[in-house]
Amino acid sequence: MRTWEDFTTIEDVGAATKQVLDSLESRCSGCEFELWEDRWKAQQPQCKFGLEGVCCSLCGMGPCRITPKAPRGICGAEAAGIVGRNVMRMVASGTASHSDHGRHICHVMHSASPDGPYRITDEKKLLALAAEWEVETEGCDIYDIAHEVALVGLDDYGKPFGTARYLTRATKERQELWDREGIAPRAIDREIATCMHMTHMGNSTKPEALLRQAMRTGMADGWVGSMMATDFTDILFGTPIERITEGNLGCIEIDKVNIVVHGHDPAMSEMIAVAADQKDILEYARSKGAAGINITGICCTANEVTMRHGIRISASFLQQEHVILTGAVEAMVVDVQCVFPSITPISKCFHTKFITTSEICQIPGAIHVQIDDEKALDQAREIVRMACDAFAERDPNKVFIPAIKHHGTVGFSLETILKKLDGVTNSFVDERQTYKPLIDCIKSGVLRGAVAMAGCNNPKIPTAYGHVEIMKECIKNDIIVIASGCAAQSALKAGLLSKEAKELAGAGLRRVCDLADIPPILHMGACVDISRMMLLANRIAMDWGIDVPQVPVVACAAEWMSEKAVAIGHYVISTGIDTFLGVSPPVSGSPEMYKLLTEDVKNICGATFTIETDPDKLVKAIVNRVEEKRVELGL
Ligand code: BF8
Ligand code: SF4
Repeated sequence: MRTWEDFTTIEDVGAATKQVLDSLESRCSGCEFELWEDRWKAQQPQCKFGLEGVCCSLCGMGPCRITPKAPRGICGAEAAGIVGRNVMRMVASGTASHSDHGRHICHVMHSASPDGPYRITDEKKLLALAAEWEVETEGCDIYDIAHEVALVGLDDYGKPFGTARYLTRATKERQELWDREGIAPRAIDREIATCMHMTHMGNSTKPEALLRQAMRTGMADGWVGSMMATDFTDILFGTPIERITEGNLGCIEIDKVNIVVHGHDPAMSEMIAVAADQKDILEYARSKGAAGINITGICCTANEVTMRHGIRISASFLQQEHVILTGAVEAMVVDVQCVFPSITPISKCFHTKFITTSEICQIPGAIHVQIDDEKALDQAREIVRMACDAFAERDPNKVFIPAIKHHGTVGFSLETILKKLDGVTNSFVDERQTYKPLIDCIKSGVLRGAVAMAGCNNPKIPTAYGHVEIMKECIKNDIIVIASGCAAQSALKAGLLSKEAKELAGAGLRRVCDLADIPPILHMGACVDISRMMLLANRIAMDWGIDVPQVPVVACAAEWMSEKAVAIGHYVISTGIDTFLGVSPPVSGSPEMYKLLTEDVKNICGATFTIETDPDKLVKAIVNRVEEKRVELGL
């Protein structure tokens, strides 16, 4: 029997879901379906070999499992090699996912035209990128420039020689280190292929070689694929600015057609937002008895559309089933990644249309509308009309929408942060805007440092407990938080993205919040936007005159679950930022690999992973590390 209390301890964050689950029996007594809470229980106990990373099925002689009695696989591979290969494959998959999303956005930009569904919104950013990549702009049409920049971007996926273009955005010290240590990424596809080749049966088992390739591949994620997804999405749909939004299941509206967009690649959700605003479509919704159309989001697609349109976030990763259980969702439209296949049986219990839109994410029982970049707006109009039709089929007896949601401020791109800093003191030095005001706050101790909070929910940690408790403790200690992915959504649901949350901050951070008019936790976007965090850390280091590992900034993935998070972790440490994990990656089966990741990797990149599954201990370690870095700087 499912009980929500097993999975959350945060009243505000979990209350909406609890109300939905508690009222379920009276509303849907005839429905036969299960939820992730049930399946989590059915999966216990989880396989020890899998948890420790010592199961290998890379060839047909296996699977081989490492035990004291059988310390080597049939081929002779030992625990360290098996763990290292498994982790590297996770990094390859994570990098492929972020980067392939980035590649689609490149293609979308290549298809952009003044009279097509996709247009150029941020011309200034496009021209700056064209200049950075030495694309001719003089006297050229803006769309010709966009197409050329898209081609140059796509070149970084498969070019035969050289390393990634974006690396020159890092500090000189980082660039030299990446070259010296052999972790500067070449073409994205090449790094992924190298991982797959190195892990084929009969290739690498040397732990350090596996780690270095995992780092180089992670770098292809953060410093190429993700960065391109961020830049090109800004150019196409607008660079995020400060906006007010709301989060939690209470964002579903009873009298409107509710469409929930879910996934990561915003190409279709942007079109849905446009379509839902069109006069004839609104009239169609009204003709079905609805008062309007309410678009809300889940996961990183939600982060993308909230930052650019203020579209609200109805649910984060582990609430994707619960939102349908409100009985008031007409359509869930998904693109790629983090989508549960269980949405099919759950949506069938209601009138909800479950619509997949990418060949990458195809699910039995879903309606598939394959996105065509040239016709995406027409397709979105069709999808919205489908949702309007479903509104007429909604069963009012099955509806329950909890009246729980929190407001918050989102949209802290680097551009927004610089604008905020400029409001505090004139941050232009020699015609160039700098992070000096922020650095001065850190130097003076008003701010102790910063922590970048990334992604996911994971049933292994009570939902949002890791994120929320860690964030609260950080801001109490005058450590400003920059959040992305589902970590940012947890903050929103807990009210921590609101400007009023400064009351929970220490005196120093509270003063900064007052002066700059910001919340103590800055929503920086989707998981691909962790690339913004990498640039922020590097630009602070440059303006300070130090290298990234010296800056009192650390990263934390308190509730991570996806392979993308593993790729992120590898590029974040490669960038020189210590990374704290609240869920253990599958490495404990090899003390050698564990030590490499948590200690020795520092000799390569100046940063390490810390693994600590107790959130209270984890946040203490974070605060201590920030303070250690201050001492090392003589502050
Ligand atoms: O890319 S944080 S659960 S939604 S993987 Fe997925 Fe994790 Fe959420 Fe965004 Ni990121
Ligand atoms: Fe076993 Fe080696 Fe094959 Fe892995 S590669 S399954 S350890 S024989």
